Amino acid sequence: MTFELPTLNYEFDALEPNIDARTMEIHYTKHHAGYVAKLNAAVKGTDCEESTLDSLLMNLPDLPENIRTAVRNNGGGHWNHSLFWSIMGPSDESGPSSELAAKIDATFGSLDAMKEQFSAAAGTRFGSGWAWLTVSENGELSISSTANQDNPLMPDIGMRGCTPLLAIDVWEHAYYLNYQNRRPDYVNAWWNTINWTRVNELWSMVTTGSCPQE
Ligand code: MN3
Repeated sequence: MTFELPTLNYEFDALEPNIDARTMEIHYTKHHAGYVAKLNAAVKGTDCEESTLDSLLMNLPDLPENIRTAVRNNGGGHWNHSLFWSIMGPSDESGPSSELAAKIDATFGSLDAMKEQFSAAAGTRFGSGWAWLTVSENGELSISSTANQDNPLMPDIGMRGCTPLLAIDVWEHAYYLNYQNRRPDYVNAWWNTINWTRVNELWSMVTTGSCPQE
């Protein structure tokens, strides 16, 4: 097996009541595990078996055509969910670091204004996809959304060099058991699950060039 499901650093019920345990369990053990299995099946026996996931996604146009879509969908799914789990966690009151908070204020006006814009991007993404808060190589923040399992690493997404700080899964499987069609309620509740310690590490990694702790 080339690619593996990452360890979840908290229990399935750790995000209750914002995200229910059953949703977390199915999402992690069925959906994410499924992307990993299908990614492994796609690259099996090809040169891509030796590649890193980042490299596969950044070089999608150069992959063999018969596996390109499978790697895009399942490799993207593996990458996105791995990030998603890591930037969530049990109650974390810390919030953005002073440096990140200052940049959020300068870019969006306030933390609440950033959340509002991000939530709007998540709410208006038609169908399945993700919303992102990203930081560019020169330290500029921006909010966007992408379809399906696309992400900023993919060259045709137009976000070259951007590193996500926040990512929310707005596929119905991420919220339907508890929220049914009420995606905005899920998005509002999701803000209570943010692992700001990790988000601040990602910000520091980009702006200082240091490596975050795994
Ligand atoms: Mn998902």
